[in-house]
Amino acid sequence: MTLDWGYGPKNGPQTWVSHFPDAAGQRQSPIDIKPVDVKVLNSNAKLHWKYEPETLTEISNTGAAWRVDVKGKGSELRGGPLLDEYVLNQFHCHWGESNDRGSEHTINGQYFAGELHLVHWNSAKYSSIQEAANNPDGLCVLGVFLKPGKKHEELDKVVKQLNKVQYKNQCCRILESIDPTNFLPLNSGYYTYHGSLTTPPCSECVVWIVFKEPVEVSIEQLEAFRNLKSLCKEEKCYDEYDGFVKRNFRPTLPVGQREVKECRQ
Ligand code: SG4
Ligand code: ZN
Repeated sequence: MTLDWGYGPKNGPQTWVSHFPDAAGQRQSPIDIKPVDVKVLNSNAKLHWKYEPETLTEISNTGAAWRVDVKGKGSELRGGPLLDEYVLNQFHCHWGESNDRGSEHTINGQYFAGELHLVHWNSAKYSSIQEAANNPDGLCVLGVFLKPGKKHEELDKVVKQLNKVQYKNQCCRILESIDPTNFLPLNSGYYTYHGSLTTPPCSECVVWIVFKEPVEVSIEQLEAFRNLKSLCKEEKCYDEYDGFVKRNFRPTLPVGQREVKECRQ
């Protein structure tokens, strides 16, 4: 029997706070973004990214999602709301049981089918992602909404390898080089605010940048995500999702006193 956190009734987001006190904090993520309440930034708050496909090395099944890990410091993000340079560490995805919900952030209460997260850490101020995750400006996560539509070719390089990481803790090398630039929408307008990791330990260390424009992925690609197992190969204990990662989004939390800003481009 696993006592790990997850997304079911026994180990889901409502239960996290008992083991992860940060989950009860005042700057938690995700949030519902209300465009009427945001403060518009001037457009020189432009983001700059430089991604090196060769730094993407391995894909793994964490039991909660798939994740692609990045090696070295070649992939960088700066500008926008960021005061320092941030380095890409990994990217992963969130989704739901059906295509009508699955994103973590919502816009006016509206869900998207999924949300891709590109996790960066502040390498100017901190010496590791672990150290960065203990500081309020430690991480920057780029969020990209996924909506059902045509097949996403770049994401398909990940999807094609998911059958090799069907079970929790399995991993394999990336075969085709993946360029994270191709995950970002054409329009780089975004919302930004100060929040947290959306999974335990829910540390309040993230500058969130959520792109306004979604990108399209196919229904088959979303289905492939739902076929991942949340259990290890030898584990026989099944939950209400029969051991599949059918959903892995945390519900939205109060914005509270925080300011959400918008950059139109
Ligand atoms: C996923 O569970 C990733 O696999 C985690 O990556 C990640 O934690 C976690 O999501 C939270 O990230 O962008 N959704 S989020 O807030 O990046 C971290 C690892 O465990 C620390 C490496
Ligand atoms: Zn995430």
